[in-house]
Amino acid sequence: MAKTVSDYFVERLHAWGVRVMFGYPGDGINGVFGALNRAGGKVRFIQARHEEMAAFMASAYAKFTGELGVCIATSGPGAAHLVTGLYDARLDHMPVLAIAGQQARSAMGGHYQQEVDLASLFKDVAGAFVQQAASPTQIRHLVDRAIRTALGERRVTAVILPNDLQEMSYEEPPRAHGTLHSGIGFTRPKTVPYESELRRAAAVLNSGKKVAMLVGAGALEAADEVIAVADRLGAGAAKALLGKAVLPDDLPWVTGSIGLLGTEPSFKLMTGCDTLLMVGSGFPYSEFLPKEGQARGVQIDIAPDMLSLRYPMEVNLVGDAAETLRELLPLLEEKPDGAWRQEIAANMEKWWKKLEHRAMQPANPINPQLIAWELSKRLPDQVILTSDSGSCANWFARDIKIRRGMMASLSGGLASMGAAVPYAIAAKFAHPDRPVIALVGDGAMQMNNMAELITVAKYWREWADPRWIVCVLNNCDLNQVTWEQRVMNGDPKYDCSQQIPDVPYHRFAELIGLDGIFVDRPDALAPAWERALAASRPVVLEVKTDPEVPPLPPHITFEQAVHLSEALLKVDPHEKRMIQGSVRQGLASLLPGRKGE
Ligand SMILES: Cc1ncc(C[n+]2csc(CCOP(=O)(O)OP(=O)(O)O)c2C)c(N)n1
Ligand SMILES: [Mg+2]
Repeated sequence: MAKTVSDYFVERLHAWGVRVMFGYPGDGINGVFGALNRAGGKVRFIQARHEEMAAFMASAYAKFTGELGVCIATSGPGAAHLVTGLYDARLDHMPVLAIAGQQARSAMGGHYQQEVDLASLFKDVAGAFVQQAASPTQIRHLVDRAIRTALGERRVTAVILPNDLQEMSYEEPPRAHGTLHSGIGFTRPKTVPYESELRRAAAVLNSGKKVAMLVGAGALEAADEVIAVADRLGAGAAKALLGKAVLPDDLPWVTGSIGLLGTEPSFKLMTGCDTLLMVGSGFPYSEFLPKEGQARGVQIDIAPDMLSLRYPMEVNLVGDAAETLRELLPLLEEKPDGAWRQEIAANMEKWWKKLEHRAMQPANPINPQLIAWELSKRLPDQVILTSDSGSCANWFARDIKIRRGMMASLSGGLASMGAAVPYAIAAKFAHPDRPVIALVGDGAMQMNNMAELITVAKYWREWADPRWIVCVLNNCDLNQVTWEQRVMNGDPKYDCSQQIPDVPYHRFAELIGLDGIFVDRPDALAPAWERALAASRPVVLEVKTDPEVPPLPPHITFEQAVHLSEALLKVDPHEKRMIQGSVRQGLASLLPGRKGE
């Protein structure tokens, strides 16, 4: 049989190093699936339950490997389903290639079944490169350009293949006018600023007495360099959510997460510093950074468009985090006294005690912080952690102490629900020998994570280390938003939108051949983690948690306190337990007529 366009397409992906793709089939893309089959496993296809989940997997695969993530879907509904997962990759700057089928060229423009203008649909999310193929001789440069652009610019790209074209015989482009003769290969360049710029940055940093660092996902490969620079500057460092694994939490000058899900010491670090060094972070909330004019700023980022965006920096360095910090280090002077670091360490000591105290408070039936607290002590080496969007992201961000060698990620920029399980699945295809743990709310479980457990049931036996745990926080509530309604909007909980059905997640797991553990007593939590971590198959650990433990920002503004009081005046249906939960968490000062800590 002559080589089809699809055979060539798969061959070319393979030549680029693509070994795995996540997706779902359909007649709009059958030609490519036929070619994947003929290629005999050279490029592996992983079957998700839903195309959005496949796109999340591609995004997470890129995060956990540093390589290209690839997802594939059929025309019309399949391609449309990809979009949210692709936005996750786009907002977190991940290189992902989306492959979508399309109706036959002869039918297009005819309001044909499943005909969607995919180039327009993908135009925003895959704006760096989105093309629909019209002829076999285009395939080579479409693949080459889509992958090189994705890797080089850390963007999402898309190639759309009409189904009739997929089955045509492949032809190399002739040597003629109007043809392209492209090639493969991309190596990430070493990107460092000019020395004059490094010197300007060093002058700012050397003149500071209280240096704060903020590190993000861009610094994940630069832990040693970040530590060396921080030590030289006597700096403290906060971590953006996607940069949680950059620095271990046992370093006394590391203040953990920042922002709405952050820590008090990070807030104090930023409000008390005189100099800010930001490395590889797109952390969105300016109000958690120094006040404008309070600190002199230096930022390092590989992407020029992310510079001086949240804080007006004095020196903007375009560069790779590790390489740039390495070149900066010799220009930095040792800070003479350690008072600033001592202050940070003292804040951290108090903060960890406070977190422990909060986690140990009784709740009805289980305090969700206790889940993260008990897990943190038991984290296996090399673990890969994921979290969904929801209240669990607060506990993931604040309570879990990360160590060197671990990885941790979530849907950061998009903050989409329903990403933790596909992320945890992709983690296993990226690193089958590492244990993987996901924290997920019950709403996110019901949305789509539950269905992806079926994907786990399908594949887990091939994973070298079978430890794969999803911990479900069953609070029958869309809790993060319930508290946002109360604290940000001053509205009481709206049961119609917030309460969700009780579902036996652990029993669903058992039904499909996974282990299920159910916990509704605090004293059963630690043994449940032990059991889950020792299991010889994937586990769903379902914990009944209290929705009245407030997942509030570290620093409550006056305005937020006023909102909460207003919500209470409007009679929250859960008022009594909500007040009890807030008081136990040391947040009594928020409540009307009460004295705080
Ligand atoms: C796709 C999507 N829809 C809606 C939201 C808004 N949202 C953020 S957190 C959340 C509640 C999540 O509830 P659950 O998963 O039960 O976690 P909980 O906060 O209760 O722990 C919602 C609705 C979102 N981030 N993503
Ligand atoms: Mg919930």
